Amino acid sequence: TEVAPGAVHLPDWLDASRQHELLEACREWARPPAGLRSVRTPGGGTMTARQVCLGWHWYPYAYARTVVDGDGAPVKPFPEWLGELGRSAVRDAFGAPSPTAGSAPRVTSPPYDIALINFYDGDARMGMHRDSDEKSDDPVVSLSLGDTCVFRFGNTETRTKPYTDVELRSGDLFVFGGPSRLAYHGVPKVYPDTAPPELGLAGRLNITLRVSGR
Ligand code: MD5
Ligand code: FE
Repeated sequence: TEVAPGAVHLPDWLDASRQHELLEACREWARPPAGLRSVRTPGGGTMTARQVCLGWHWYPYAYARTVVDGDGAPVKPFPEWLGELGRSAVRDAFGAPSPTAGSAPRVTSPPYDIALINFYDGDARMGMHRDSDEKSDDPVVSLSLGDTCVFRFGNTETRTKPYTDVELRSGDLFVFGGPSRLAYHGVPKVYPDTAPPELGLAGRLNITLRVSGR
């Protein structure tokens, strides 16, 4: 479903076995050093979703190669297979590349090199914001695991209405490209105990794949 120009929701994109594999990988990445951490904002707040990064370390509001706001360890590497997963997500969302001349802009093979993995438990939420710390306009790929959430997809001008609320469930893919890349968005609600029981995850995980442009 195209929720807005360039914003495509593909429910149930990951089958149960891919969800399991991705969850197991997230559990490894969450371990120290450079593991899951709480993010503090310059205003003195703490994000309620905890995060781990691959490839480049995000902190409010820039990227680094070490955990500058945590244990100082080098960021974990971004695996090649995750980049392939991201490119296949973009192909499925926007269609296969058309054969074009060599000088044409790249359309469908973004060189993903960042993963931000957010873990939402209990009352975790994410306020309305835009992701503008990447120096690239390549699409962001978002994969959801575990509990269902309300994802609020807004507009590029304001944090407020108009917006569209979409439920994201375990296995769903969302791709944000084109004019939707810089839209405001957030996660106002996670529904507890809605994960597929066989997945064995209490809470919600979201994996986003991005291009640093570095
Ligand atoms: C999440 N994460 O569910 C969301 C999914 C974040 C974040 O928002 O910054 O870690 S990513 C949603 C996203 C990314 C880029 C653009 C847009 C949405 N968008 O234009 O709506 O934890
Ligand atoms: Fe975001």
